[in-house]
Parts: sequence; C-alpha cells; structure tokens
Amino acid sequence: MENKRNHPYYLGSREYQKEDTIIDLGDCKIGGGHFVKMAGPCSVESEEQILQTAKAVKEAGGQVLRGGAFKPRTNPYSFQGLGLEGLQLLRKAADQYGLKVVTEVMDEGHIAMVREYTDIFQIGARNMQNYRLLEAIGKEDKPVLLKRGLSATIDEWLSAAEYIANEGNRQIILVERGIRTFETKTRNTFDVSAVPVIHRLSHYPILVDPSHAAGKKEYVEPLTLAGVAAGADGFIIEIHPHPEEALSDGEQSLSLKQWASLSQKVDALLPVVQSIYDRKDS
Ligand SMILES: [Mn+2]
Repeated sequence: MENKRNHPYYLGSREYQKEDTIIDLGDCKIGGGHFVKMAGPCSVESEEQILQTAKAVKEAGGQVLRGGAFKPRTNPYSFQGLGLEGLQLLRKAADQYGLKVVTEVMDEGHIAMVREYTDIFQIGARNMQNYRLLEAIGKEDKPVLLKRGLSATIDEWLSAAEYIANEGNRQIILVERGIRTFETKTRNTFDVSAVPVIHRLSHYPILVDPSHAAGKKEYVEPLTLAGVAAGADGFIIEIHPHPEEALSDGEQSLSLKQWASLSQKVDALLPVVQSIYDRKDS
C-alpha cells in the first residue's frame, strides 16, 4: 500500500507485476507474445459497409472488428454516427464472421448501452484524462483499450491507466496513436519509442494505431511495420470498402485490398521480430 502512494502507476508497473498481462477473450488473446490485428471503419455507416468490412477483416487474419457508433465532430453538422443502431450492426457483423468487437465509449451514461454490444471498451485520446469515465470503466468486467492522449507523456498515460486498475479492472490495453509535435506533414507524430518504453515500465500490452498517428493512408503501412518491429503486441487500423466515400477519416483509411496486403506483410515480419525479442505467439 505504501508503494501505491509513492508510485503514480504502481499497479501497472513491472515492480508490481513482472509477467506480461495477457488479455483473454477466449479464442483471441492479447499480450505476452499473443499478437492481435484490429481493423474496421472509423464509423459504422451502414449494414452493407460493416458486413463487407468484417468479412475482409476475417479473411485477412484479423481478430477484432473496430468501428465507431458515436462520433462527435468538430463541425456539429457533420455525420455524428449511428448510435445504438451502429452498435447493433457492429455486433451483428462481428458475430457473423467470428470476430470480437472494440468500440469507443464517450461518457459514463453510455457504458450500460455499449457493454451490451462490445467485447472491448475503447477510451479515446480526448478522454484519456476524463477521470470519472476512467473510474467508471474500472468497475467494468471487460477489457479496456486506452488510447494515449494527444499531448500526454508516457507517465501521464500510465497514470490514467492506474485510475482504471485501481477500481479493479486490470484488463488494460494501451494504444500509441501519435502525439502532437511541430511537424505538420503527418496529422500527429507516431511515437514508436513508446512501444519499448511501455514494455520496460509496464506489464500491459501495447498496440499501435498508425491511422490516427499518420492521418494519411500512404504512411499507415510503414508505420504499422515499424510498430511491429519495435515489439508492439498488435495494431489497430482504419479500413473502408470505399475510403473515398467514407463519412469520417477517409483520408487515413486503407481499402480492403490494402488491408489484406498489409496483414500479409505483418505476418512475414512477425516471426523474425518474435525470434529477436524471444516472445512467442501461440
Ligand atoms: Mn477515426
């Protein structure tokens, strides 16, 4: 208990737990040598769109279908997401193809609704320091994917995770999604160093999200491969059957064909990386 007070992320630290945390979703495990591929559209737009995407996710070896149902936008008149209908479509598509679901929960009032349809709660970058939401998710019995805030240091990010862990939920997955720097050629700067730093400091699995880091589809593949080479436990990317028609984040979404090709390249790289780091996938 003394250690807890003196350490802002004691429960998440290697001092508290030496072994990697492994998130166990039955046929899908994440961390400790288990690599995961998550893909899907920025937002769920229609039944046809999400079914087509889920099929492609499964066929190219993905395990988790992502998709947003609630999309607060800068412009209040832009597409705001399908809400409950989006959650239902996401679940239906995932079940049809034997995938797990990850979707964002934006506020405490939505937790009960989202819980019904998702396997993993996502806390978005803009909510990383929404401590009431973190505490509420900490009382849930499902894994949480915690994105790094766009201006958060690694210590602040791990401290945010501690709010969840301290309430009892230790099924935490960290996601590096790029940080704000002076560079403007990419939407954010992909901090690949977060991967080995997190592995050293913490036992939680860490994924990379090159779509939001880059903001441009042409950089998604090299950044994904860089994340894998750095030892990430998986990746989460945005894909769309017709990226040019996407209602949100189309400029950073890969086509279904590009996703399949990326997934193949990751499969080629993974055994090499795992032999280097001595971490086995099983
Ligand atoms: Mn997005």
